[in-house]
Amino acid sequence: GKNIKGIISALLVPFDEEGRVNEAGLRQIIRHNIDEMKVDGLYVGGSTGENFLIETDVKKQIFDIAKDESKDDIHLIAQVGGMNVYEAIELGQYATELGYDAISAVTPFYYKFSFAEVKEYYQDIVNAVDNDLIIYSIPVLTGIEMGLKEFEELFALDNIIGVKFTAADFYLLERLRHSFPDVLIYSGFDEMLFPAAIYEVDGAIGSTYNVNGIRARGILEAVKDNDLAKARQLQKESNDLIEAILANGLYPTLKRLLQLEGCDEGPFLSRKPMASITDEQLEEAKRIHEELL
Ligand code: SI3
Repeated sequence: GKNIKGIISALLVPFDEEGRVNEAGLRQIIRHNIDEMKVDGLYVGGSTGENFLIETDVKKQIFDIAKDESKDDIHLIAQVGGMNVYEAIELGQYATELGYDAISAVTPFYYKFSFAEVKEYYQDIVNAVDNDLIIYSIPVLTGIEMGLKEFEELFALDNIIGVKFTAADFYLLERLRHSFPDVLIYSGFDEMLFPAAIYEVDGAIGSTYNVNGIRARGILEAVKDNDLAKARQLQKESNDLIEAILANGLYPTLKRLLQLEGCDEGPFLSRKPMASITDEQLEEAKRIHEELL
């Protein structure tokens, strides 16, 4: 199914004290996304999944669990990229065999790769993996900035169908939308969903949809209905929530909010060196849950 549109949660992963996946808790988070947030899909293995902190085997385990729990009910995108292109290929093949609708790969990071290197990385992945690929562009974390020309070269590669656009550059977003009407464009910053929706993105991939998926869908629908006042109001409510979450620590707070929503099995810790939640943050998360969710 390559009609992957709408609200897609970047899946959070709860870990235990030893850094192992809390499978029961992860299954609850997946169910919460499907049953309560009514998401159209899950983005598995993203930043939100603390993916760059875990071993290849564990990445596969998370792909397995997400597929097993969600069956064919929603779209599944496997984020397989990183600094190791051989691992990206291995994971891409693995997720494709599991039946993932598409793979996604972050631009390689840490070293300041040239665009020629970035392009070859994508070429290598699509040559070896028989699936569609969504580019994951997040310059604020990777340091890799691409413009219209670079995206054009990447979209020309076989099987590259879209981009998760995580940037506040609405000029570039408009140029991309206008230039590539058939490419799937996903908004990556949840706090900017409303303006992205005005530029007719196909969907949105983000962390806060794990708890705020209903409002987010409302934003997309209100923009489609041309009810901009309503969309703006929903973005305002969302941003009151997102602002408080960011100030309290993004992933620990989202995990706590999920627990307060009834995903209550086992520990919901972060993977070290990411810090887990403190008592103070717990208190604030409780307030956020009561007042803003
Ligand atoms: O898992 C992922 O790769 C993402 O969720 C990326 C997404 O763009 C998120 N970015 C980060 C760095 O977490 C956003 O959803 C972000 O958390 C949200 O807009 C709050 O700033």
